[in-house]
Formats: sequence, structure tokens, C-alpha cells
Amino acid sequence: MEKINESKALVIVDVQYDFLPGGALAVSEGDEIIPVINELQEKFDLIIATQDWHPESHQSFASSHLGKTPGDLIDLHGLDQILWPDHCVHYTKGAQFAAELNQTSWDSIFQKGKNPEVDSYSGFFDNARRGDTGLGDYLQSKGVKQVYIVGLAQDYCVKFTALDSQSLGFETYLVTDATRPVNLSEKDGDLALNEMKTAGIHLIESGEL
Ligand code: VGL
Ligand code: ZN
Repeated sequence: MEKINESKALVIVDVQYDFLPGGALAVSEGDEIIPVINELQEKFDLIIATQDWHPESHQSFASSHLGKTPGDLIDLHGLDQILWPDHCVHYTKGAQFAAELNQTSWDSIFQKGKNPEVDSYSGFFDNARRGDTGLGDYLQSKGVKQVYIVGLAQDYCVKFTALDSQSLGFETYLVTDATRPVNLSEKDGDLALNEMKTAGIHLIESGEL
């Protein structure tokens, strides 16, 4: 397959067991994107993965707050925080990448969510926009101009990664058949698509690449 020139990077967001069917924070049909991503990878010379990587007792976990359950909303150090089931606890199986996902051509992995006091949906910055994973500088140092985003979940980590990518000046593409929403509310996935489109992110299908 023809490789796209090197100014393009593929960013694979959080394709980890806890976000797949049977996982702690399962995205329905999340597994269906894996073959699509594997085929897409052949078209990129630069491939990056992000990995949600939380310590036990992360403050985004409902279990860290007495009397709270997943889906509850709290104020966490001044930021709205949705509380999640325990997920992607570092070094556990749930935090591992799906074995079916081809990892042989990956150039780098950026972990996020390590600070227990702040959640981190984006692969670039934490939700307070203080912590920086280094992904932006890394892409810049490689001469990347266009960033293609795939992975989970469309309405959280994919959306915020795409919005940060676009705001950092990368021409950003969301590959819509290579992502799925968690849909805490049934319209969340569609709302996320609209939000990304409004921000100037290109919505494309894998067949267009
Ligand atoms: C994610 C909620 C909490 C995601 C990660 O990868 O979309 N969502 N942590
Ligand atoms: Zn998380």
C-alpha cells in the first residue's frame, strides 16, 4: 500500500482492554475499530499511541469518593469531573493495548492520567491544561503538519485529543469509522462530532485515505 508522506501522523487513542467490550469502561462495538486501524496503519510512516494510565485511587474514580457512583459529577480542584468506574489502572490487564491491534510499527507511546489529582482526556494536556505529555513537541520535532485521530472514546479522549491537536496548529482529521463513543447520554457521540467539526477538524472515513 502507498505510504502517505511523512508530514502526516496517525494518533491511536486509548485502544485498551478496559475500553473494549467486557472491559471496566466498555465502549460498545469498540473492538470493531481494530481491523480498521490496522489497515490504516499501513498508510502512515509515523504512528503514535496514547495510553490511559492511572494510579490506583485516581480522583476520577467514583471509588475514590465516599458515597459516589460512576456517572456522578463532582468538582475536582475547580474542574467539573465525571466519575468513572476504576479503569486503566497502571500495569493491569485493563490498561494494556488490545493484542489484536498491530503495534509493530509504532514510533512512540504517550501515557496520560498519571497525576491522581487531575483527569486527562487529551493525549496532549491534562484537563487543567497544566500537565503536558510532550506529544505536541514530539509531533512538531518530526515535522508533522497533519494529524489523523482514531480510537476510543469518540466523546471523551478522542474528542479532546483532536481539539488540542487542532488548537496547536496541526491540520486535524478524525477518521469516523475508526472511533466509537461511550455515549453516557445517547447523543454524546453525535454532539462530539459536531463540536469537532465546528472547531475546523475534518471528518473523514478510512476509505478516503
Ligand atoms: C477515557 C474516560 C476516562 C477515554 C479515559 O479514553 O475516552 N474516558 N478515561
Ligand atoms: Zn481514564
